[in-house]
Amino acid sequence: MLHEDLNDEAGHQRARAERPAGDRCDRLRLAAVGGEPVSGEGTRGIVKPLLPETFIAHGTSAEMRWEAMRDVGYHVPNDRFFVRSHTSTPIIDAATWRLELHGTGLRNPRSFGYKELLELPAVTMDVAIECAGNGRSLFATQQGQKVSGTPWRLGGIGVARWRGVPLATVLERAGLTPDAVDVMPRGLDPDYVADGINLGRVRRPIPVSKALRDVILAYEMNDRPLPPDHGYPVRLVVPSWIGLASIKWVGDIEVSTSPLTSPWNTELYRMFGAAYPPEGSAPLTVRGVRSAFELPWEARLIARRTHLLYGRAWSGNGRIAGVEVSFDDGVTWHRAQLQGPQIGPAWTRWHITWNPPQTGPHVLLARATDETGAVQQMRTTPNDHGYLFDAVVRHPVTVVSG
Ligand SMILES: Nc1nc2c(c(=O)[nH]1)N[C@H]1C(S)=C(S)[C@@H](COP(=O)(O)O)O[C@H]1N2
Ligand SMILES: [Mo]
Repeated sequence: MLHEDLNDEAGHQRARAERPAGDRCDRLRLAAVGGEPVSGEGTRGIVKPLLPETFIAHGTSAEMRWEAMRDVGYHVPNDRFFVRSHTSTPIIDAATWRLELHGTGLRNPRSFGYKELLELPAVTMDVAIECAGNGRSLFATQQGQKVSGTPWRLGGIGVARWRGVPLATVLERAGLTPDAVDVMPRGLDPDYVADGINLGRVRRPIPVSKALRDVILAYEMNDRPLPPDHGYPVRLVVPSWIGLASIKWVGDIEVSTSPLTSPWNTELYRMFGAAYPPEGSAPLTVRGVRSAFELPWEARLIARRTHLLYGRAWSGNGRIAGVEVSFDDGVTWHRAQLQGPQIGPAWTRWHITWNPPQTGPHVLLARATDETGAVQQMRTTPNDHGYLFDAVVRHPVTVVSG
């Protein structure tokens, strides 16, 4: 499916119609729901090569295969990092690029060039970026629920070492006013057109409190200039929040003394469905707790051998406190060994041994707990767009004789 976010369920259309049309696009979107275009094969609009061993293509996006992490370190190399784009990668000349800061929340609206940004005091942070839709296909395969959007498995996540300027620094230099409430960065990629309705350029507000806390305007990814697909020359990195907040190819930032809206916080990236109010949940912010095995889906393992199984776990709430693994469908759980750095807004690596006694199909389960005590459950309450699947994932493997 081409559009992660379109929804074709009648119930959801009704819910939309009852909501106040606060944003001009709200009403436009009413007409946009209905058909979801079906994408062709392959991936369009991405510059970097997408090797089939490393990526699963999804229209304008591509997810990482988890087995691609087995031979790499803490960070996902730039050439293996998942790509989630609404349209296509713009090619931007850093020499002429400028970041415009404007709006009622600034005393001296101004712009910054690329070189100017590079000269400001920089910070370096290990941070995960994860799509709100990561794990979406598991609503159908594990819970039998139909949800709309790109059918990601678990590869819509990556950790990189980002270097850039705190957003706070840039806002202060533009004279942030004490009564500013929202900050809305906007990308320079093409307008997003959903079923003939132009939603404009990708943008979404962030409260000033978050913008000042830990958000950076990143210009390096793993010690290299940002690759084109990941936001060159400059992107936001918004730790612990859904990936959408980390606007790529940022061209301007509106700072306002009144709340800002865009279709990406009114129509999209909120929970809709039976378990939610008609107007949907609040806009999605922090991600939940999750874990994955660094194994191929349907991996083949040899019986009666001791295998060292590796994985990673992460949470928007903070550090991972523990990971347990089950080889018998949740009857017994075994503590995995955590290894290496445990960085809150990034992830924690873990491993465990398994000596499978019997051949045949098996399911591996990993269940992470974070420092707030949040633990992965066996099911996730469904929502129409299939956001934030955080249940224990059933990873299928086949045990074969040696
Ligand atoms: N300008 C712009 N920024 C964007 C997007 C986009 O399409 N355009 N996609 C968002 C989404 S939904 C995600 S999950 C992340 C993905 O970042 P990545 O492609 O570097 O992995 O970028 C976010 N920033
Ligand atoms: Mo996303």
